Amino acid sequence: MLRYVTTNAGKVREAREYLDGVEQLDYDYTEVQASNLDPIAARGAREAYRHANEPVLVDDAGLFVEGFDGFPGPYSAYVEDTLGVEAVQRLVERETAEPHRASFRCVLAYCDGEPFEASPDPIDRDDRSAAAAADAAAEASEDDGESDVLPVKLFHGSVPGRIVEPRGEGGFGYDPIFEHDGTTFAEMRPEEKNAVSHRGRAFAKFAEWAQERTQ
Ligand code: ITT
Ligand code: NA
Repeated sequence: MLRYVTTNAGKVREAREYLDGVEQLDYDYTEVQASNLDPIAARGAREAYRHANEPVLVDDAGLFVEGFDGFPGPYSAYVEDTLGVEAVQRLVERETAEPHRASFRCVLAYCDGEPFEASPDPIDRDDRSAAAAADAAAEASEDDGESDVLPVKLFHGSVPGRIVEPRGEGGFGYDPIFEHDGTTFAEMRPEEKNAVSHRGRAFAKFAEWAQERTQ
């Protein structure tokens, strides 16, 4: 049984559309410090797999503000907890130029303890090189002397948008201040958000790969 590893109920609601009867594993893996999401997710998936001893899918996401060189990015959860999303919007408004471009990114990291088959699919090739980079970064930061690094497969999704004054009641986190095509994510229904979102795009890749793999 696949476990979707997160402490965030908003993510679980969105993942249900992709993972039939998804079981949440409410496990708070160690978030290593890194300037991008890949090593955080890869390390998290290995740790969660060792903890659960079952296939796991970790979801690490962040908001990258162009005018802040990608901040808060991997620090998005910490910044939400400390400053709050409305303060982020006010800072962007005050400190950066219109049109306040930003993107959401999501990386899904899958680990079941098994190595993955090579595939000629170009999307998979991207994911493999990203996975290799993540592995290298993870290994470089490995301080516990472990030599057997578990294989992890990464799936990426991103969506462009802009930071706006908060609108909408749906979603979670930064959704009220993130506008895509004139609508904030908090104004969208979950299936509308999934159709365009960073998480939806990453899940679509994961679902396609998982289906091919079981054929
Ligand atoms: P887990 O790590 O336990 O999954 P988390 O909420 O800490 O839960 P992330 O580190 O991936 O998850 O999230 C980073 C931040 O980005 C956090 O503040 C989230 O609320 C926010 N976030 C993630 N996905 C989002 C989305 O689709 N819409 C709005 N905010 C999102
Ligand atoms: Na987190």
